[in-house]
Amino acid sequence: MELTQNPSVLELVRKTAELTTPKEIVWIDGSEAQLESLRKIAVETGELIKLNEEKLPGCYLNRSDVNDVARVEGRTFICSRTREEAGPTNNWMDPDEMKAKLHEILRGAMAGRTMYVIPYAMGVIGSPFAKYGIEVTDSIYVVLNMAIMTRIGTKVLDALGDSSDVILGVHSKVTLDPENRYIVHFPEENKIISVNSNYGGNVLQGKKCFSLRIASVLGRREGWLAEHMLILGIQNPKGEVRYVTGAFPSACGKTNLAMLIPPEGYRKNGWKCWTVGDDIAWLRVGPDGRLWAVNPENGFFGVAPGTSQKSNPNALASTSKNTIFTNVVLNEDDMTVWWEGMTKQPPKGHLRNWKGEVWDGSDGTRGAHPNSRFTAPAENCPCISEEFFKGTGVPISAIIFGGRRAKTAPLVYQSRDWAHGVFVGATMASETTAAATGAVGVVRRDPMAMRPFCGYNMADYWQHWLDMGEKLPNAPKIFNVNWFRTDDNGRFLWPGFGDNLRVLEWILKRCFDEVGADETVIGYEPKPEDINLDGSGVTVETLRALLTLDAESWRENCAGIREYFEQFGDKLPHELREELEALEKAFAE
Ligand code: GTP
Ligand code: SPV
Ligand code: MN
Repeated sequence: MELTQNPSVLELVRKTAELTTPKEIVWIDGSEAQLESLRKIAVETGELIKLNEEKLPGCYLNRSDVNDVARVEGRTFICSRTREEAGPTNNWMDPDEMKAKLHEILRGAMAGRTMYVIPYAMGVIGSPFAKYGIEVTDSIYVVLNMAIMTRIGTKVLDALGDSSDVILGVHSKVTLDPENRYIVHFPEENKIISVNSNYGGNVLQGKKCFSLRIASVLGRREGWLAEHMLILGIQNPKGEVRYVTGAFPSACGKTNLAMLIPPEGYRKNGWKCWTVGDDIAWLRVGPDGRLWAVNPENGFFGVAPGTSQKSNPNALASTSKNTIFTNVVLNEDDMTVWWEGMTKQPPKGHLRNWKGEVWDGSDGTRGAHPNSRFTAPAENCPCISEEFFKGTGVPISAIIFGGRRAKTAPLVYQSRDWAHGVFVGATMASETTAAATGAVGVVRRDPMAMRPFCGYNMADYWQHWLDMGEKLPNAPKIFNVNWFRTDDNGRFLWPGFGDNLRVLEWILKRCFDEVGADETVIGYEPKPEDINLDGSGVTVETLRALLTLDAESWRENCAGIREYFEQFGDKLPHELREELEALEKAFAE
């Protein structure tokens, strides 16, 4: 039965059904009874495997198609009216041409299948910052993941009412044909279509499609920012909680930093960390002239490998119940899951790798896919912030950019001012990871960690960042970090994880004028004695090495930036051009 009279929603459902010809239409009301019946169907069809109810209550395993394991950036399109609006970093096709193509792919695509209509909210339903979407899909996996990652059901439709302010999406697995896989956004029409995939970032449309690609366009129009950022609250021994956001590219440490557990010495002194978000932040100017952040999501779609009791106990605890695991190892003896890095050795027992093959780890292959993931409710997280549930936002003291750089970028530095900070974000580069298909470990430019997620011309996006600074009399300070610097043997120089709090402490002190700094040509760096290394095992010499600037690699970096900027032509904001010229001059031989 239809759950709304909203004309935009009814039209989407009617047109999609006409085109894709499903055998039935099911509206997702969000009730536990309905979700439970879907889980049962998914277990019967083999789409989900029920895990041990005592050890992992309410948890399931999904194995994706072997060629459908990550986001497909090469097949992700921004179909704005003109190519220029999408900009040189996005794939573009004429919207009408793309629609014709997608219609052919979708014609009859749901024949014999059930079509589910998912009403979902990004943000706390009814809060001033919430936005609503509809995803029509033929995948139970998508329904059950969206039920964790977003707020879904009848209450969304009630909040939406008759409004046409809703993002409309269609998803079909079709045949999972990688050659006909398309993830497409029509920003002027607030529409999203994903076909021939069933992988998270491609098809859970509330996440990257809506909350970043479409929302970035809305944010530009309405004067706010949609960013690929974690949001973390840091409570000091005085009981004050200060908030930071961090933009790191995919699989570069957002979830880990968002759930940070302070080192022992810090814990003893009363430091605590609170998770507000681990992947996406919507940022607005508050009446106080500060930048305020909300997390529009309701769960974590986190990288499984490397998550352990030691590296991230909060993430592990988040996956202890009501979680969907995708592409991890199954232990058939007790129906539990495992992935590389959870423990040193795989468990004893009858194991199956992510493809479902018998596996014991002895042949040197990986058991879990490098981009295997968990979908866990945020409410499971032991350090979830109470602000997460309010959805009204937290004031941001620092914005932290960061990437995976073996050399070049030091452990941490602060930008000189907002415009310089925008330059630091705009010139981020990072080694690619398994979160997207393609080569891993190749350094590429990833401005603000948004290269795959900005729904419009990147140069206009930088201008929007600069304009936002003008509206922020109490703007956050902007920093850059690099947890991934290595020595000549390729070993990480910095312990990372909980020890990153040592760097965050310095960052926050800078925001509140509580510590000095060394001025360098790239910005402000800490005086080595100002980073607390007690109990870290890191020597001051190592810290010094982490803060050095190698002129030759910075010259290379400048050349790379210049080449990258060139593709934006006259659109490049002059502030960024001037920052580059100053940097080039500083490193000139
Ligand atoms: P997405 O969900 O793809 O956006 O990724 P993310 O940015 O949330 O990355 P995540 O926190 O899941 O970390 C990805 C990988 O980086 C994992 O293998 C971690 O073990 C590793 N990692 C995270 N933080 C650190 C750190 O401080 N130091 C080191 N060396 N590795 C880290
Ligand atoms: C990322 O790749 O940045 C993710 C996972 O957070 S996905 O949902 O696939 O985009
Ligand atoms: Mn992400």
